[in-house]
Amino acid sequence: PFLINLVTHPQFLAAEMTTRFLDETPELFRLPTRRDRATKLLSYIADVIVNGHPDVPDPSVLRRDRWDRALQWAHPLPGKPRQVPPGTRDKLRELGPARFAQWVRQSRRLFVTDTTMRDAHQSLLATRMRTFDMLAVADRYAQHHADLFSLEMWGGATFDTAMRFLKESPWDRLIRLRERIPNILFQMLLRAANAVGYSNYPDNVVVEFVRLAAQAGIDVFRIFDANNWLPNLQVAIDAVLNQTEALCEAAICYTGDILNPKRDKYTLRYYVDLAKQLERLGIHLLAIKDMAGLLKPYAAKKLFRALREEVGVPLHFHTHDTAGGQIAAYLEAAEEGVHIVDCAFAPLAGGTSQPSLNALVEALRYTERDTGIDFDSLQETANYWEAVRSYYAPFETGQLGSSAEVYLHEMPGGQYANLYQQAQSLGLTDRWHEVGRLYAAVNQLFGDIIKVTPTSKVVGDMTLFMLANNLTPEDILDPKRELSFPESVVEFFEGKLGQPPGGFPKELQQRVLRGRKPLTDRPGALLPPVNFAQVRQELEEKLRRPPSEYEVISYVLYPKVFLDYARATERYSDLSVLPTPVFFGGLQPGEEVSIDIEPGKTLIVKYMTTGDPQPDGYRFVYFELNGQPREVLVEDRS
Ligand code: BTN
Ligand code: 3PY
Ligand code: ZN
Repeated sequence: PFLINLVTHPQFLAAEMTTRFLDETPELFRLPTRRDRATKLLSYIADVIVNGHPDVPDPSVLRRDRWDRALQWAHPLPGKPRQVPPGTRDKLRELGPARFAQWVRQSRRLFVTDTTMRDAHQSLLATRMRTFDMLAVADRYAQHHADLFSLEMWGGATFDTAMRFLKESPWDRLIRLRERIPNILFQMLLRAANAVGYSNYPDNVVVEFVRLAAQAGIDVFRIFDANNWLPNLQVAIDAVLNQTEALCEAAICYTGDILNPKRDKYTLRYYVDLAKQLERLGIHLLAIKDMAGLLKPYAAKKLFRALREEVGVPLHFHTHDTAGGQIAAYLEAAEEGVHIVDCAFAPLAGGTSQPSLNALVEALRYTERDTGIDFDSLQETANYWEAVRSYYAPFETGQLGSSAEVYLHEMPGGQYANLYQQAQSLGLTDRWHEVGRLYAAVNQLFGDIIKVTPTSKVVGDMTLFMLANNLTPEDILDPKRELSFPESVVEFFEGKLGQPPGGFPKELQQRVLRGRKPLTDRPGALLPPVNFAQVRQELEEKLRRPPSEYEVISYVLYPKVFLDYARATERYSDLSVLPTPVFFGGLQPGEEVSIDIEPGKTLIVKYMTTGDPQPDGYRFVYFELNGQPREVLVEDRS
């Protein structure tokens, strides 16, 4: 390509070259296609060296002194024979989903799901954990953690974030982890009719997404609807039951407080009735999804006792430790016979994340519900995650410690960090507690709804809208005021996310919709089905190559995000092979890193120095690649 650039350059053709032509004509080196992988990766690293990473405005928070710890884990011992003991996935294969569920129900030990690779970093690190850091520890999991119930490692916000911010494929992540961890159940979070997006999709999109997720390696589908709305839940439940051999876990979102006699909307009866309706749909497992961490210990005791008495399927308890007391909720639930609980490895646990796995396992050791998980292997894996967390310092929220304020605002763990950052970017950091109070007021205004993706985003948008415009709840209801509500709020009241329990508050709904009629049917049934053959063709034209079926569905769910991601990989190749410190921070002069681009193929990259900017703003960045000098040209946009 370089030679082609050279011989087709107008100055070359006009024989107007001087001896400095090469130095003065950087466009010769802009080689958009067909560059080899090493060159592509070098140009990415060079770009980060010169321009920084757009997500890391303050590179000083990258603790370079700790990086060797990541690099030490980065090479998962190629060629070493692996001991992979049988785990829950083998059991599922042996028994099939229905008998597997019975086996879980009869077990005395408490099962534990590890959420480190999904909810934990979604709730603590803005969902930024990269495939690299998961793959580097994958062999350890297969060899030492076959006694876990499942790994929640996919879905929720990780799907779009992988493409949007990390420039990596969520499908690749799943497929490659599956190869390395064949023995433990893989679990995903599916937002029912919203799939892994933020609004309802046509039914055939949900069906196709589920088919592909199962094909790529998902064994447990945890399905929730942000309104606990049965019609939406049923579409996704049927998609799992009808076309996969996976476990179908329906989740009921928990909000309110069943112990508070003054809150009579989300009562014990409400939850038990919903559980029975879901059981009748043929689900294999039932989860209580306490996304904000509101199900306090004695409420958990009461709820799980009732569920144990009234439903037959195994029960899975998910909570967030935002207020700090949720390990007690797990212990109370364990005493009432809950079958599975969700934890994260200690370094990524607590706060808006899940309770600590390491602490829970010890709390139950030598008791009736002993998890049977070995201490030593747990501690070593915790050490690994501790090192990994330090590479994501730019994404730490700054929220220190626990806060019982969550009982006021009821913000879900996954939203907390996000809204905090949004508030920060609007210059509202000092008013964070006010954000919490207003969020609670908006919830009441909306009729006390369930707040979880995507309804939590609606409440968050409304909160920031009111704060930015100094509006009170009275102003919102004041018929004399003309207000243009945020788009997400309008769509919510239009019924595009389905119907909340008890319906919409009519007066506010009319104000928001200004006379337009809301939907009352299921949005997914009304939306025209996606024509996958046509979309495939459209995408093939855009990519100038045939797309895979995974790429087609990614494009259907996130057209722009997918195309941006595809362009980035065309330009830089697969960036998930870069160690995380290099991905976010580049290299220091003299620093060397080895990059495994495929089994048996390693690049040794050493960064030497960067040249001065040229008149057109481009700079040469000098490397050694496997001992040979190499330079790449990048635009200095800094
Ligand atoms: C693209 O969409 O073409 C590029 C996305 C990735 C941009 C990378 S991120 C690190 C480096 N710094 C920049 O400012 N851009 C590149
Ligand atoms: C998600 O939908 O991403 C969630 O984690 C909801 O709790
Ligand atoms: Zn959660």
